[in-house]
Amino acid sequence: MEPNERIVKAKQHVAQHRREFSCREVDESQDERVPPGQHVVNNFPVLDLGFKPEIVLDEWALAIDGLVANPLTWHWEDFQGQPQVQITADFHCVTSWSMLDNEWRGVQFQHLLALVRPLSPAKFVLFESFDDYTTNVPLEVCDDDDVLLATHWNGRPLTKDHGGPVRVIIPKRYGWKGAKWVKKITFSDRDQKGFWEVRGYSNTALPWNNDRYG
Ligand SMILES: Nc1nc2c(c(=O)[nH]1)N[C@H]1C(S)=C(S)[C@@H](COP(=O)(O)O)O[C@H]1N2
Ligand SMILES: [Mo]
Repeated sequence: MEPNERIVKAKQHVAQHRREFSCREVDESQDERVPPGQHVVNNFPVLDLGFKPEIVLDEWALAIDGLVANPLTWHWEDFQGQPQVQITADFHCVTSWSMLDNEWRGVQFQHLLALVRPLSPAKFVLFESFDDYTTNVPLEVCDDDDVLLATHWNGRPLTKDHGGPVRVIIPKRYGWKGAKWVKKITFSDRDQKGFWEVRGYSNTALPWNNDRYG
């Protein structure tokens, strides 16, 4: 064997070993990380209504209105000027796949709450998207430090497939509660059901309770 070849072989061996070792480690701990009825995937599946809206950043706007003291509309530059955070969270889709340890970056929903200041009768939030998708979430569920208007996944801007430029992430609920391509957020005193909720999906959508259907 040429010396170079030997070095390459040795490196491959170490890489292989590391891979096996880390897989074993992940397998052992995954049971506790994965809610009932879910399995882990290592890719990022795409799920939507089959229509992916074309969004030009210059025309992008996110409107926040309803029962708030200070309704506002963010255009792309305004949105870019908001403080950003990064969180690590698991993602559970009701169709049974889960992705562990996603790094999401974006604007915290709690930052938005501080700006718009919901009025006291506001108990529910309705999200609407550029593909006309809707989903509803109680305000107290959105008022959590891991709920984001996300722009990045694992260090990269969200692709159109995954809801870029901005999608909602609510890690403690099934994935359908997080609207891709979000365009409007309305605060209300009544719970208006969204696209999947009117079609029989659970209103609470708690992965750890296996809470899929209403
Ligand atoms: N606008 C919009 N948001 C959506 C959906 C959709 O069809 N349209 N599907 C939901 C569902 S069921 C899931 S599991 C996730 C999927 O996100 P992904 O395609 O990035 O995996 O987006 C959610 N948000
Ligand atoms: Mo989903």
